[in-house]
Amino acid sequence: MIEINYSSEVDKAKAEGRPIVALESTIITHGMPYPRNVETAQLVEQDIRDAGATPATMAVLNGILHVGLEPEQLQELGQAKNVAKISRADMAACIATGGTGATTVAATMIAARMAGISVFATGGIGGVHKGGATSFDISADLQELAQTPVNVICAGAKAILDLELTLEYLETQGVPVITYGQDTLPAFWSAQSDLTAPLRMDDLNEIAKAYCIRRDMGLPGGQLIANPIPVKAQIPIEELTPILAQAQQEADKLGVTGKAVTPFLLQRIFELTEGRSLEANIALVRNNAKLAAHLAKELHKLTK
Ligand code: PSU
Ligand code: MN
Repeated sequence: MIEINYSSEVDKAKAEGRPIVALESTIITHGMPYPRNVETAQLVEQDIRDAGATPATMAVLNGILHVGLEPEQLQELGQAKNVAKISRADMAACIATGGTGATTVAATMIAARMAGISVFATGGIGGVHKGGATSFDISADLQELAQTPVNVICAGAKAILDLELTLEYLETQGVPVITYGQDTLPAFWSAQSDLTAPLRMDDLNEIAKAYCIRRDMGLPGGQLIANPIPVKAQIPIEELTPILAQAQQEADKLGVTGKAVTPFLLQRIFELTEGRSLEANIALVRNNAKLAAHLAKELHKLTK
Protein backbone atom coordinates (compact mmCIF):
# COMPACT_ATOMS: atom_id res chain seq x y z
CA MET A 1 0.00 0.00 0.00
CA ILE A 2 2.81 2.39 0.68
CA GLU A 3 5.04 3.68 -2.02
CA ILE A 4 8.31 5.43 -1.22
CA ASN A 5 9.74 7.91 -3.66
CA TYR A 6 13.52 8.27 -3.42
CA SER A 7 15.27 11.33 -4.84
CA SER A 8 17.74 10.53 -7.60
CA GLU A 9 20.62 11.34 -5.23
CA VAL A 10 19.36 9.06 -2.45
CA ASP A 11 18.52 6.30 -4.92
CA LYS A 12 22.11 6.33 -6.15
CA ALA A 13 23.59 6.41 -2.64
CA LYS A 14 21.42 3.44 -1.66
CA ALA A 15 22.44 1.47 -4.74
CA GLU A 16 26.11 2.16 -4.03
CA GLY A 17 25.73 1.51 -0.30
CA ARG A 18 26.97 4.94 0.77
CA PRO A 19 26.13 6.71 4.07
CA ILE A 20 22.91 8.74 4.13
CA VAL A 21 21.66 11.34 6.63
CA ALA A 22 17.92 11.97 7.09
CA LEU A 23 16.61 15.53 7.46
CA GLU A 24 13.18 16.70 8.59
CA SER A 25 10.93 19.20 6.84
CA THR A 26 8.85 20.75 9.66
CA ILE A 27 11.82 22.98 10.41
CA ILE A 28 11.43 24.27 6.83
CA THR A 29 7.65 24.79 6.81
CA HIS A 30 6.93 25.63 10.46
CA GLY A 31 10.28 26.51 12.00
CA MET A 32 11.74 29.26 9.81
CA PRO A 33 10.37 32.04 7.59
CA TYR A 34 10.68 32.00 3.78
CA PRO A 35 13.17 32.44 2.08
CA ARG A 36 15.70 31.69 4.84
CA ASN A 37 14.03 28.32 5.38
CA VAL A 38 14.80 27.15 1.84
CA GLU A 39 18.28 28.66 1.86
CA THR A 40 19.01 26.89 5.14
CA ALA A 41 17.68 23.56 3.88
CA GLN A 42 19.95 23.85 0.84
CA LEU A 43 22.99 24.77 2.95
CA VAL A 44 22.34 21.89 5.34
CA GLU A 45 22.09 19.43 2.45
CA GLN A 46 25.35 20.75 1.02
CA ASP A 47 27.07 20.53 4.42
CA ILE A 48 26.20 16.82 4.46
CA ARG A 49 27.54 16.28 0.93
CA ASP A 50 30.73 18.19 1.76
CA ALA A 51 31.24 15.93 4.78
CA GLY A 52 30.95 12.83 2.58
CA ALA A 53 27.36 11.64 3.04
CA THR A 54 24.08 12.02 1.13
CA PRO A 55 21.17 14.11 2.48
CA ALA A 56 17.62 12.74 2.49
CA THR A 57 15.04 15.39 3.35
CA MET A 58 11.71 13.73 4.16
CA ALA A 59 8.20 14.96 3.33
CA VAL A 60 4.80 13.72 2.20
CA LEU A 61 3.91 15.42 -1.10
CA ASN A 62 0.42 14.81 -2.50
CA GLY A 63 0.11 11.53 -0.65
CA ILE A 64 3.56 10.18 -1.55
CA LEU A 65 6.28 9.67 1.04
CA HIS A 66 9.48 11.21 -0.26
CA VAL A 67 12.89 10.18 1.00
CA GLY A 68 15.07 12.92 -0.40
CA LEU A 69 13.62 15.89 -2.27
CA GLU A 70 14.67 17.18 -5.67
CA PRO A 71 15.76 20.86 -5.54
CA GLU A 72 12.48 22.08 -7.10
CA GLN A 73 10.43 20.08 -4.58
CA LEU A 74 12.36 21.67 -1.73
CA GLN A 75 11.73 25.15 -3.17
CA GLU A 76 8.04 24.43 -3.58
CA LEU A 77 7.57 22.99 -0.10
CA GLY A 78 9.36 25.96 1.45
CA GLN A 79 6.86 28.38 -0.08
CA ALA A 80 3.71 26.27 0.20
CA LYS A 81 0.90 27.43 2.46
CA ASN A 82 -1.18 25.21 4.73
CA VAL A 83 1.26 22.33 4.82
CA ALA A 84 0.35 19.90 7.62
CA LYS A 85 2.83 19.24 10.42
CA ILE A 86 2.85 15.46 10.61
CA SER A 87 3.89 13.17 13.39
CA ARG A 88 3.35 9.47 14.19
CA ALA A 89 -0.40 9.94 14.73
CA ASP A 90 -1.28 11.55 11.42
CA MET A 91 1.35 10.44 8.92
CA ALA A 92 -0.65 7.52 7.51
CA ALA A 93 -3.83 9.63 7.22
CA CYS A 94 -1.89 12.30 5.31
CA ILE A 95 -0.64 9.67 2.85
CA ALA A 96 -4.08 8.01 2.54
CA THR A 97 -5.85 11.28 1.75
CA GLY A 98 -3.29 12.49 -0.78
CA GLY A 99 -2.20 15.31 1.52
CA THR A 100 1.02 17.26 1.80
CA GLY A 101 2.78 17.25 5.13
CA ALA A 102 6.12 18.22 6.59
CA THR A 103 7.69 15.62 8.85
CA THR A 104 8.49 16.36 12.48
CA VAL A 105 11.29 14.55 14.29
CA ALA A 106 8.96 11.62 15.05
CA ALA A 107 7.70 11.29 11.47
CA THR A 108 11.20 11.69 10.04
CA MET A 109 12.47 8.88 12.26
CA ILE A 110 9.66 6.64 10.99
CA ALA A 111 10.48 7.47 7.37
CA ALA A 112 14.20 6.96 8.01
CA ARG A 113 13.63 3.52 9.48
CA MET A 114 11.49 2.53 6.50
CA ALA A 115 14.29 3.64 4.16
CA GLY A 116 17.03 1.89 6.15
CA ILE A 117 18.63 5.18 7.28
CA SER A 118 19.94 5.27 10.84
CA VAL A 119 21.28 8.82 11.27
CA PHE A 120 19.17 11.98 11.29
CA ALA A 121 20.09 15.63 11.89
CA THR A 122 17.68 18.26 13.19
CA GLY A 123 17.77 21.48 15.20
CA GLY A 124 16.09 20.62 18.45
CA ILE A 125 13.71 17.81 19.32
CA GLY A 126 10.31 18.41 20.85
CA GLY A 127 9.94 17.64 24.54
CA VAL A 128 7.88 18.28 27.65
CA HIS A 129 6.49 21.80 27.46
CA LYS A 130 6.54 24.17 30.43
CA GLY A 131 3.42 23.29 32.39
CA GLY A 132 3.48 19.84 30.77
CA ALA A 133 2.71 18.14 34.07
CA THR A 134 -0.84 19.50 33.83
CA SER A 135 -1.28 20.25 30.10
CA PHE A 136 0.13 16.83 29.07
CA ASP A 137 1.89 18.64 26.20
CA ILE A 138 4.68 16.14 25.66
CA SER A 139 6.06 15.87 22.15
CA ALA A 140 5.57 12.57 20.35
CA ASP A 141 9.28 12.89 19.46
CA LEU A 142 10.18 11.48 22.89
CA GLN A 143 8.16 8.27 22.50
CA GLU A 144 9.53 7.85 19.01
CA LEU A 145 13.09 7.90 20.31
CA ALA A 146 12.09 5.06 22.62
CA GLN A 147 10.86 2.82 19.81
CA THR A 148 12.50 3.67 16.48
CA PRO A 149 16.18 2.82 15.95
CA VAL A 150 17.57 6.09 14.60
CA ASN A 151 20.40 8.28 15.91
CA VAL A 152 19.05 11.82 16.23
CA ILE A 153 21.62 14.61 16.30
CA CYS A 154 20.22 17.80 17.81
CA ALA A 155 21.41 20.83 19.77
CA GLY A 156 19.42 19.68 22.81
CA ALA A 157 15.71 20.14 23.26
CA LYS A 158 14.47 23.63 22.43
CA ALA A 159 14.92 25.91 25.42
CA ILE A 160 11.22 26.82 25.27
CA LEU A 161 10.64 23.46 26.93
CA ASP A 162 11.00 22.19 30.45
CA LEU A 163 14.41 20.61 29.95
CA GLU A 164 14.47 18.92 33.32
CA LEU A 165 11.15 17.15 32.75
CA THR A 166 12.22 16.29 29.21
CA LEU A 167 15.30 14.52 30.56
CA GLU A 168 13.22 12.69 33.17
CA TYR A 169 10.81 11.50 30.52
CA LEU A 170 13.62 10.27 28.26
CA GLU A 171 15.19 8.44 31.17
CA THR A 172 11.91 6.69 31.95
CA GLN A 173 11.58 5.72 28.30
CA GLY A 174 15.10 4.28 28.26
CA VAL A 175 16.48 6.68 25.67
CA PRO A 176 20.24 7.26 25.78
CA VAL A 177 20.84 11.02 25.94
CA ILE A 178 24.45 11.59 24.95
CA THR A 179 26.15 14.97 24.89
CA TYR A 180 28.96 15.35 22.45
CA GLY A 181 32.09 16.94 23.85
CA GLN A 182 30.77 18.55 27.05
CA ASP A 183 29.21 17.56 30.37
CA THR A 184 26.13 19.76 30.36
CA LEU A 185 23.08 19.43 28.19
CA PRO A 186 23.09 22.13 25.52
CA ALA A 187 19.94 24.30 25.36
CA PHE A 188 19.42 24.83 21.63
CA TRP A 189 20.25 28.55 21.14
CA SER A 190 22.72 28.36 24.06
CA ALA A 191 25.65 25.97 24.30
CA GLN A 192 25.13 25.38 28.03
CA SER A 193 22.30 24.72 30.43
CA ASP A 194 22.59 24.07 34.14
CA LEU A 195 21.72 20.40 33.67
CA THR A 196 24.34 17.68 33.61
CA ALA A 197 23.79 15.28 30.74
CA PRO A 198 23.13 11.63 31.55
CA LEU A 199 25.92 10.46 29.20
CA ARG A 200 28.89 12.19 27.65
CA MET A 201 30.73 10.68 24.68
CA ASP A 202 33.43 12.43 22.65
CA ASP A 203 34.17 9.74 20.09
CA LEU A 204 31.80 9.14 17.17
CA ASN A 205 33.11 5.62 16.71
CA GLU A 206 31.99 4.78 20.26
CA ILE A 207 28.60 6.41 19.68
CA ALA A 208 28.19 4.27 16.55
CA LYS A 209 29.27 1.18 18.51
CA ALA A 210 26.76 1.90 21.29
CA TYR A 211 24.01 2.08 18.67
CA CYS A 212 25.02 -1.33 17.26
CA ILE A 213 25.31 -2.85 20.74
CA ARG A 214 21.80 -1.70 21.64
CA ARG A 215 20.51 -3.26 18.45
CA ASP A 216 22.37 -6.52 19.13
CA MET A 217 20.92 -6.55 22.66
CA GLY A 218 17.46 -6.39 21.13
CA LEU A 219 16.70 -2.99 22.65
CA PRO A 220 14.28 -0.92 20.61
CA GLY A 221 14.67 2.79 20.05
CA GLY A 222 17.35 5.22 19.03
CA GLN A 223 19.96 7.45 20.59
CA LEU A 224 19.74 11.18 21.15
CA ILE A 225 23.02 12.97 20.55
CA ALA A 226 23.10 16.54 21.83
CA ASN A 227 25.67 18.65 20.03
CA PRO A 228 26.16 22.15 21.45
CA ILE A 229 25.74 25.18 19.20
CA PRO A 230 29.15 26.72 18.35
CA VAL A 231 29.84 29.30 21.09
CA LYS A 232 30.37 32.15 18.63
CA ALA A 233 26.83 31.63 17.28
CA GLN A 234 25.00 31.19 20.60
CA ILE A 235 22.65 33.47 22.51
CA PRO A 236 23.61 33.17 26.19
CA ILE A 237 20.89 31.62 28.33
CA GLU A 238 20.68 34.62 30.71
CA GLU A 239 19.77 36.82 27.78
CA LEU A 240 17.23 34.38 26.43
CA THR A 241 15.41 33.47 29.66
CA PRO A 242 13.19 36.60 29.91
CA ILE A 243 12.36 36.40 26.21
CA LEU A 244 11.30 32.76 26.47
CA ALA A 245 9.13 33.63 29.47
CA GLN A 246 7.44 36.46 27.60
CA ALA A 247 6.75 34.30 24.53
CA GLN A 248 5.32 31.55 26.75
CA GLN A 249 3.07 34.02 28.61
CA GLU A 250 1.70 35.29 25.31
CA ALA A 251 1.01 31.75 24.11
CA ASP A 252 -0.86 31.01 27.35
CA LYS A 253 -2.85 34.23 27.12
CA LEU A 254 -3.86 33.59 23.51
CA GLY A 255 -4.74 29.98 24.32
CA VAL A 256 -2.32 28.48 21.79
CA THR A 257 -2.32 24.69 22.18
CA GLY A 258 -1.27 21.43 20.52
CA LYS A 259 0.85 21.50 17.39
CA ALA A 260 0.67 25.26 17.14
CA VAL A 261 2.65 25.87 20.34
CA THR A 262 6.17 25.26 19.06
CA PRO A 263 5.79 27.25 15.78
CA PHE A 264 4.16 30.12 17.72
CA LEU A 265 6.98 30.29 20.27
CA LEU A 266 9.71 30.08 17.62
CA GLN A 267 8.12 32.93 15.65
CA ARG A 268 7.72 35.16 18.75
CA ILE A 269 11.30 34.50 19.85
CA PHE A 270 12.45 35.42 16.34
CA GLU A 271 10.61 38.76 16.65
CA LEU A 272 11.72 39.45 20.22
CA THR A 273 15.39 38.76 19.43
CA GLU A 274 15.15 40.77 16.18
CA GLY A 275 16.09 37.78 14.11
CA ARG A 276 19.05 36.63 16.17
CA SER A 277 17.34 33.40 17.19
CA LEU A 278 17.04 32.47 13.51
CA GLU A 279 20.76 33.02 12.87
CA ALA A 280 21.56 30.84 15.88
CA ASN A 281 19.08 28.19 14.70
CA ILE A 282 20.70 28.08 11.25
CA ALA A 283 24.20 27.77 12.76
CA LEU A 284 23.20 24.93 15.05
CA VAL A 285 21.40 22.90 12.38
CA ARG A 286 24.41 23.16 10.08
CA ASN A 287 26.68 22.10 12.91
CA ASN A 288 24.43 19.09 13.57
CA ALA A 289 24.33 18.15 9.89
CA LYS A 290 28.12 17.92 9.76
CA LEU A 291 28.32 15.79 12.88
CA ALA A 292 25.54 13.55 11.56
CA ALA A 293 27.44 12.98 8.31
CA HIS A 294 30.53 11.93 10.27
CA LEU A 295 28.47 9.61 12.48
CA ALA A 296 26.84 8.08 9.38
CA LYS A 297 30.32 7.36 8.04
CA GLU A 298 31.40 5.72 11.31
CA LEU A 299 28.30 3.53 11.37
CA HIS A 300 28.87 2.64 7.77
CA LYS A 301 32.39 1.39 8.61
CA LEU A 302 31.03 -0.77 11.44
CA THR A 303 28.24 -2.32 9.44
CA LYS A 304 30.15 -2.94 6.19
N1 PSU B 1 14.17 21.90 15.17
C1 PSU B 1 14.21 23.20 14.80
N2 PSU B 1 13.01 23.79 14.44
C2 PSU B 1 11.82 23.11 14.45
C3 PSU B 1 11.80 21.74 14.84
C4 PSU B 1 13.02 21.18 15.20
O1 PSU B 1 15.28 23.83 14.78
O2 PSU B 1 10.79 23.68 14.12
C5 PSU B 1 10.48 20.96 14.85
C6 PSU B 1 10.71 19.44 14.76
O3 PSU B 1 10.02 18.97 13.62
C7 PSU B 1 10.11 18.87 16.02
C8 PSU B 1 9.00 19.86 16.28
O4 PSU B 1 9.65 17.55 15.85
O5 PSU B 1 9.69 21.11 16.05
C9 PSU B 1 8.44 19.72 17.69
O6 PSU B 1 7.10 20.01 17.65
P1 PSU B 1 6.15 19.66 18.93
O7 PSU B 1 6.76 20.42 20.07
O8 PSU B 1 4.77 20.17 18.53
O9 PSU B 1 6.18 18.18 19.09
MN1 MN C 1 3.17 19.41 21.63
